[in-house]
Amino acid sequence: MLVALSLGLAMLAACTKEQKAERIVLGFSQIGAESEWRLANTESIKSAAATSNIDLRFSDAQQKQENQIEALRNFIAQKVDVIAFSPVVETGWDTVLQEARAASIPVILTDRTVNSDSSLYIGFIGSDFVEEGRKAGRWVVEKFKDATDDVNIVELQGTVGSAPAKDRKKGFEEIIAANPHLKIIRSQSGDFTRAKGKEVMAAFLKAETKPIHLLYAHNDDMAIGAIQSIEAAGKRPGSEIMIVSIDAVKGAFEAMIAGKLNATIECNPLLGAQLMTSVTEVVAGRPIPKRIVVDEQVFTMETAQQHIQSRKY
Ligand code: GYE
Repeated sequence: MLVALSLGLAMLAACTKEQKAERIVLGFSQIGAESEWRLANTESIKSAAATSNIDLRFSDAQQKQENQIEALRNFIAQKVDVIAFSPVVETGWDTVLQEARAASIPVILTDRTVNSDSSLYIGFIGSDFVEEGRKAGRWVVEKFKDATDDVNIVELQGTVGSAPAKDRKKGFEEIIAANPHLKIIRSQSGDFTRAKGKEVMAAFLKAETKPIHLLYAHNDDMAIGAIQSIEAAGKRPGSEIMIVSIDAVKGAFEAMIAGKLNATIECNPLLGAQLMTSVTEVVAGRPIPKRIVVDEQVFTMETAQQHIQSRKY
């Protein structure tokens, strides 16, 4: 009886070990928890891993590149099967990516890209940030198409040196250039956070002698923070100062329904499933597309109510 039991236990142990050995180990370095978008992104990655054959080693860099580089080095030392990460800024990754290559560990970029040689990573899953900036620009051009005077725009940029901050600025500027009345009079980083968005918007309102007609925020969280400063300054967000931002998180829908945010451009954070599929393919030795772009839409104050229930983040 006792022998049978211990034999059974030993078999069970062997079996679990075997199953474990088959499982893929993925090291993922996340930027931080700076926005609603990022929280939804993290949740998507964790839940997709939990329902697949992948053991996720998750590391939060608290928005610091040096922490991400350290996390990547730890993953290399642990000999994980695949490394994935969302690079906080675009530059400064060459050395650590070369180290991963020397260790024969494939790297997949998610959400943001790097400006290193593209041979240093196997694929990139994420949005087209220039196009998102263009969509915001098109909304502004249409909204102010009859303007006969200057439209004064202030811009809250994302994290300095990050791909979405650079590209969203670029796409927006490219489109608004069509109308010389559309003028960006102030532009500063709010680091993609509510607190910073609030602080920088308060500084804009204090320093600016011209009327501010429109705020373009590179993400919803900064717009939501800025709304507080606009109200504190006795102005009406959504009408006196119009606002367009990017992400389309729940908080933006609530602000649109409250009449305080005019439009948001969707940026889909639910990349978990696509990432796990790519990881599985790579480990199986099959090729994955170098670039996987996510499909996205534009939502406005007028249609916010009809969409809010179906939003997943
Ligand atoms: O827009 C912002 C987040 O990289 C697309 O980072 C992402 C951006 C997103 O913190 O809210």
